[in-house]
Amino acid sequence: DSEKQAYKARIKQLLKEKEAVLVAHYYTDPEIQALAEETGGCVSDSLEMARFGRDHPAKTLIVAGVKFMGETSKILSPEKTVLMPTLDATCSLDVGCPIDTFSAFCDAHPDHTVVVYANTSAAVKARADWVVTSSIALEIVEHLDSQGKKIIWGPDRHLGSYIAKQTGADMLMWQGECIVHDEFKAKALLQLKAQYPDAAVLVHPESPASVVEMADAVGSTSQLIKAAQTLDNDTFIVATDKGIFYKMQQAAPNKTLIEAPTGGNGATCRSCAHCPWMAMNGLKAIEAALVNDGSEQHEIFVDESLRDRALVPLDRMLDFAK
Ligand code: CIZ
Ligand code: SF4
Repeated sequence: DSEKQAYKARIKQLLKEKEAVLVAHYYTDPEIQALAEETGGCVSDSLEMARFGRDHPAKTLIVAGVKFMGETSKILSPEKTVLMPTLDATCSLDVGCPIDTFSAFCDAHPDHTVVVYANTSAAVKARADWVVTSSIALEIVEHLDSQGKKIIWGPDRHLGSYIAKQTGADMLMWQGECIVHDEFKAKALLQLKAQYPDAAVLVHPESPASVVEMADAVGSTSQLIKAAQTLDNDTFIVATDKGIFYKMQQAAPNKTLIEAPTGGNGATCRSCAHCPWMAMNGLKAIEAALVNDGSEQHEIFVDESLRDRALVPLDRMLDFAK
């Protein structure tokens, strides 16, 4: 509608004035992803968002995602101003892995290599030997396992269990979960599969093992988009945040995409296939970040010593990914 058009026009103007670029996650609302594309920004997973921001000549990055993504961008681009539509956009994995208890867990197992998921605070990254995203976790754990390393894994227990099963690695698991993926239900998925017998099931490994076991393809957001493009099926049942449908449909325009079931049997879910924190990245909040760009309500700061330490395991991942 016209109010939205007005917001978009103002945001485009402000992006130019402030030499800023909009970097959005696949799980943000479709209109935000479209705006990032229209304005020369990017839509991607957390790793690519940070890399794009680092390599872009803009002075300011507007990170439409959740807080750990803003922090990772700042760690990789300390000379840039990193703004977020709201600093209240967090992640249940980050919240469920506070630095003090996690650090004590690591201290109790000094012979273990500490591998943490990107969905963590800068402080937790700084305590880790490796940072991984879901697109490269399997390869990195395989590599460490081949060197005979014992691993502490945090914070997502479902992703950790999936990787342990695939690699046979010795992994001590932090018990965190994503409130979005944890809601996918195997029983209801079985019923949906019966309704669409020719559909392939695409699953993000933050989902429970019972759901992962039913998948035709398991992978990170980018890997699932690729699967929708390359598998022959006409229909896909997708178990990840529904924000991904925007790019997946773009990549596979002739395919039918169906949401995997959450809840089921009338049960309610905490967040039915859409992350409540990703949803906070609306047009109004993006405009506010650009207008109040010097404000503590929007700007990401990472303490310098923390940054230096968090950069080590992050760079290790980026070098490994090359
Ligand atoms: O679940 C998330 O928040 C994901 C998939 C983040 C990412 O790495 O892009
Ligand atoms: Fe965190 Fe899950 Fe939201 Fe991703 S979708 S930001 S893992 S709560």
